[in-house]
Amino acid sequence: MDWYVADLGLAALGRREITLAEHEMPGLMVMRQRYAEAQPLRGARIAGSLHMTVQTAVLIETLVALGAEVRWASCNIFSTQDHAAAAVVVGPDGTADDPGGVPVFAWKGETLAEYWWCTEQIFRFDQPPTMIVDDGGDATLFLHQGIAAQRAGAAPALDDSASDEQRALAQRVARAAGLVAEGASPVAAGLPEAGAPLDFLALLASLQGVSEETTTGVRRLRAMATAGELLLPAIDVNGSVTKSKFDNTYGCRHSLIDGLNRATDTLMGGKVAVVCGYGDVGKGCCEALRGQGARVVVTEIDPICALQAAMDGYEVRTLDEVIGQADFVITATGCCGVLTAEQMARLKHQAVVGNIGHFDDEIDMAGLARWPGVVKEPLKPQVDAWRYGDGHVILVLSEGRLLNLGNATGHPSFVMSTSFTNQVLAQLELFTRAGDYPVGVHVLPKRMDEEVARFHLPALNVSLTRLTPEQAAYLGVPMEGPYKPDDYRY
Ligand code: NAD
Ligand code: RBV
Repeated sequence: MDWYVADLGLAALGRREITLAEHEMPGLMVMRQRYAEAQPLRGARIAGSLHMTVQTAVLIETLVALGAEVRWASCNIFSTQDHAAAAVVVGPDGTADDPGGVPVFAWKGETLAEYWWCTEQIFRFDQPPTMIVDDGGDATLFLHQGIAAQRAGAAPALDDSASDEQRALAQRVARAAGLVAEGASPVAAGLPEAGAPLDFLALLASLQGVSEETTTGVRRLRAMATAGELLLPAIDVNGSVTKSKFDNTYGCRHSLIDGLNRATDTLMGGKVAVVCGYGDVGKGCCEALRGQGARVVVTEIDPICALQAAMDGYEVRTLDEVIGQADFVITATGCCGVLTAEQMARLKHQAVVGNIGHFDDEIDMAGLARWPGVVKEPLKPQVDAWRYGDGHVILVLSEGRLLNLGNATGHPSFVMSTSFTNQVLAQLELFTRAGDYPVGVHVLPKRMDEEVARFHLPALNVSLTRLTPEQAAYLGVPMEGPYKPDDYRY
């Protein structure tokens, strides 16, 4: 078995935390009980790109319990929990000397070149994979760039404006497709290069679809579909209510302040915390900060969300109006260029800056690095003080990448159980009902969404009221659901 993680010696700790997490992930345990015998994923080969955390370990081992062969990488350079990665490689019954689990390619603190090397490795099964689990769309992007490069017989073209990330991806795609002479491109130093080029067209022929975890990944998928560039069926897991209205909101309500506390331990009570974006993530962030006694200010571009924030009791301002008073600025938009270098220069001494949206383009890190006289002074891993010429500093978390996974351990298990049960259902749909999902972006049927919620009620001791036949007839809904039309907004 090939794998690449920080330290297999951490596996025992990882296994203890996985065991605790299993109890907190009732939806995934139902999936195991329901399907362990039938093995509906036997013959499936799943390439996964999603934060390699303890919760993801339980997802991976659930896919394996249903019969799948799995290879995994993280979707973020800072989000891997090294003990979880080690435990997944070793497996429940293996040892560090004789690992028997799943090939994982992930460690906390990857370089960009290493990150894309890891992404390539998840596609390298003996036979090509049948599905992708993606978070943010990087595995899907790697696949599509590889196909384009192979068809063109040329490495992806880059102009001068390409970011470091785009360069690292293009170099890896070219290398994987066998389009660069040996040693001609800067590769991930010290990591083994596979001998044979990846046949991206064979990958496409074998892949039955991708299930996408997050808002930003779904936005990318939709953009590709609109442009006619999407080449495989996709299930929008974020479109399940039991994902976006739970993980994005309640998950961030937990993990935002976890990240802030672990990073700086700065008191939030009484301070001014600005949250950019009042969508599903922003709503959870605001609630958490208010719970700490912070004075929360929201920025929004959408009048509906701005009005919601105001009605929920938050001040709504532009960032320029409040930048000088902010003690914390948290971006949660999925947009780019939200906090500019010019705005960062106007922040108070020791203001804390962090992003909880998917990518690192919400905060202008490149602009900050270019700001005249500014110096980066690392405080500890994933926390940097940026000192300006006049001596004042701002504290930037996880280099502008999602702070709840870089500075803490992401969402807790119970809420990830709702997300990941949707992931398992999506993988089952793509594998066993491929004909129902043509190329395009789909959501799971509402009856599955309601079922995912149902799996999680007993653990919280919830007593659900049952409709009588008369009431069901009056409402015009089946007694067993679904209870709402597809466009109901919750
Ligand atoms: P969403 O669309 O529900 O909310 C985003 C909000 O930001 C919208 O209301 C939008 O109007 C607003 N917005 C957009 N541009 C803005 C700007 N320039 N200034 C102010 N507001 C702006 O999306 P979401 O589900 O809340 O997700 C937000 C981001 O967080 C995405 O990138 C998503 O992938 C990511 N996400 C991260 C985590 C995590 O654990 N860190 C969890 C879930 C989602
Ligand atoms: N997320 N995963 C975790 N603990 O494994 N925490 C958060 C975890 C996911 C969440 O579903 C969100 O949509 C995505 O990370 C953003 O990359």
